[in-house]
Amino acid sequence: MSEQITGQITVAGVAVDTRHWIGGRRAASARTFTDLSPIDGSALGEIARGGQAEVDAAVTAAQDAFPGWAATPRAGRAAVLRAIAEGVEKRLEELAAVETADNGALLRSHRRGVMPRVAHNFRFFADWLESLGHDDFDTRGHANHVSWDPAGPCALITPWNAPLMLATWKIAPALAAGDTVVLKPAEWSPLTASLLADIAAAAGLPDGVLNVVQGLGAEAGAALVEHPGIRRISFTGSVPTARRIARSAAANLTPLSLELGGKSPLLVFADADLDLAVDLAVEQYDNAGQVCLAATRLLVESPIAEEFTRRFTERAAALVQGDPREEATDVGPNIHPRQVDKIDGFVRRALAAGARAVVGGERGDGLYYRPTLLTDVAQDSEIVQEEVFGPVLTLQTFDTEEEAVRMANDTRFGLAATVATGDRERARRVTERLVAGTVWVNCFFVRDLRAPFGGSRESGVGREGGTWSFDFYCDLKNTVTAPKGWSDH
Ligand code: TXE
Repeated sequence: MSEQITGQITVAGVAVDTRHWIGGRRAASARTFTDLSPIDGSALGEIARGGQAEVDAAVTAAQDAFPGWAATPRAGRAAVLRAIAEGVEKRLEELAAVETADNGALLRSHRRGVMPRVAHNFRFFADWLESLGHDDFDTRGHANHVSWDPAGPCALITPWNAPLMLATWKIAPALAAGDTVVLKPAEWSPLTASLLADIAAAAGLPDGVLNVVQGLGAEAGAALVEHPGIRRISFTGSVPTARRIARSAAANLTPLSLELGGKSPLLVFADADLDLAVDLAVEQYDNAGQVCLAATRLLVESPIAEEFTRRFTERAAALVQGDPREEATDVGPNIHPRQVDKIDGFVRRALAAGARAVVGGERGDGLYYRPTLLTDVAQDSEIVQEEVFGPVLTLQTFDTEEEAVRMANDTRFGLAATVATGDRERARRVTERLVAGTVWVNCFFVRDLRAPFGGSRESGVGREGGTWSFDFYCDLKNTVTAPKGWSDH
């Protein structure tokens, strides 16, 4: 295992260290796991496989670094966050190329959308920190002073569909708050977290403030969330894993933030701009459907369903599926053989239950799954109720606004919803009644870090973004001082 001796692999021409990053040093493990590229299924290298010992070391490093970082003035923390943002921008091409090799999402999206947002995450929370005022008020002559005290070491557990984006969404507010962190990236996409550790160190982040433990969920992940030294747990991933993590958190009463899956609807009313509605629907194949927010349930008003389906089918047929490094590619591969099997299982069972594949409905080569649209699906069927996390959409029709809202809300999730309509009043009525953390009207995926992001029902607990992220990573304190009792007067 030469990789573990040198600790380096080369991916897309970039040297990546495959070891953990603990207390400002690289650390190997006796065991490794293999990281595959979804582009062609090839092995990218052997990655350190951490367990209890590595997690203990990382949490200790985070505890040791905490007092110093917590005491660093806001301006000092903000300056380091800005330096990390600059480091991300300087290495943007490398980060984009490595992320694409590792998780198979489109290189052009990584370059133009995702990695600039990674830098923005740090800059946003640097600005946030500096603009944070004081909350002072008076109660019958007593001075109240509210302060945002740092909470301590945080466990951050992240998924593979947008690895660096989702990790930095948690890291940036935690560091801004004065916390230290231990990140456990997803084992299917571990590489950019390692590059971020290099960038943060070069930006002057003190040793031990950011630690990265590589490894499997059931080993490194479980050890991390069970650790009594952890003061916050922030997780993005699946519902079953979230339940496990919540049980561990209960033992230590560790505050939790959970961003989970979805089965979001796109409601298309007959009065909508049909071309726009079709665009919104086709957009759901982005990242090969591996997007928690994806509107995978198309709900279309009956009179336009046939025309909508015709135009959608035409557009879907024109999508270019292939190598995510190519500029012309629209849909890349799915992350892992197990995920492709899972997607195909959902589709096979739906077809066996009577669904019709209007578009796709089968595997392509390798880890590529054909963009798929299924019709003739029952509201209570598995394919309508369960998150597939692949390029698979269902289409159902409705006759009334009432029915559309009922179908949209008939799910155990509540992450997002999209409404296509030309009628302002209808948009107001419908959006008011939808159960979802984010609702888009005649648009999709327009995001702003100032907005709360998260899900209702089984889509999550808590919200991320702006004040919601920042406050989560703080221990809020109110100090009440009486006007009397001073010895100096
Ligand atoms: O997710 P997991 P998986 C959904 C999507 C997908 C399904 C399975 O439907 O098909 O989840 O994906 C870590 N203690 N989403 O199995 O297991 C794990 O190592 C602590 C939606 O990959 O939730 C990884 O770092 N950590 C989603 C992270 O949890 C544990 C994004 C996510 O893995 C752990 C991803 C444990 N016991 C999947 N077990 C979204 N909301 O965007 C695993 N992990």
